[in-house]
Amino acid sequence: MQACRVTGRPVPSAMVGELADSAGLMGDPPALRARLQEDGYLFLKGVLSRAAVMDARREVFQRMVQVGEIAEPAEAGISTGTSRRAEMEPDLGHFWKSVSEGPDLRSASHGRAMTAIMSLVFGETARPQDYMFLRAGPFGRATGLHFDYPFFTRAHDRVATVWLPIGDVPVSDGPLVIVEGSNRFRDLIDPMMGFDISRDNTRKADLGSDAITFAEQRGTRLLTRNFEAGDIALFGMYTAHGSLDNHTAINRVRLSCDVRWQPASLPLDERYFGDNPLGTTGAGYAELNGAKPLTQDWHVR
Ligand SMILES: O=C(O)CCC(=O)C(=O)O
Repeated sequence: MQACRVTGRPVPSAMVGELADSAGLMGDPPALRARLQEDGYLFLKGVLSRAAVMDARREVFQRMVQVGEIAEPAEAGISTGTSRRAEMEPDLGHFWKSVSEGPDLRSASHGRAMTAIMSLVFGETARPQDYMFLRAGPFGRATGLHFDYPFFTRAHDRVATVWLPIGDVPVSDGPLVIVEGSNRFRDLIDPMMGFDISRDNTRKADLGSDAITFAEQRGTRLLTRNFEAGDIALFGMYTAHGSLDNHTAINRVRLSCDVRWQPASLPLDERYFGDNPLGTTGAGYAELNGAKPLTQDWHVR
């Protein structure tokens, strides 16, 4: 895999690995669960309908065309470099909530196919959080390495994140990256127990160094791939992850969403459920980076 970058630097090729495809284990749920337990993640190639995912892509980007951020045709996802979102949508949180609740998007992210996959993963009926992290990342954007534990384990830790590329996301566009073997980094995981990001502002979720430096220090690799519409990746609360840089040569915006799932039988963290979920900090959809106008001059975490 060529052309992976992190904080403006090329990732040395020996440090990059391809996320292993476990779709072949879907007919053997115990083996699927064992793989998740062992690797800390599952990559499932082509398990959703490509057409359904592309419908979701069109729906989201069409909303961004309307606020001047994406050029026609919407599905190409090319940034105009400008935005009229703030003038046209004075309530940015409300706007992003309405985009995040589009019917085509929800049918891909929360529909029957996804519920069936996640029920297989948990071995019982699975339930998604209503709150969604919809991410539209232009050139220059990346997500720093972190574990999801401090955000989503207030009620229990049988929670999995599903990362869904909404369209094709080649490595040049800054897809998900997983730190290989990080689910066994006890020196980081043990001190994290009990850490709740919105109750403890003395600590940060970010792992503090860029992914290349982190992987170098740990003697490990960064796993990613050229994602295609219909693929998903999922991982538990103890797997370090982030994203590559979006360094697209054609101003294409990387579109994805991440949603947390759990067994339906377990207690809910009420912040992420209901018609008007509060989100991590209580600001609802307004707290998300996606709710900010898509200008190209700011960075995530
Ligand atoms: O999509 C990204 O940039 C990061 C995703 C992430 O942090 C997550 O799914 O928890």
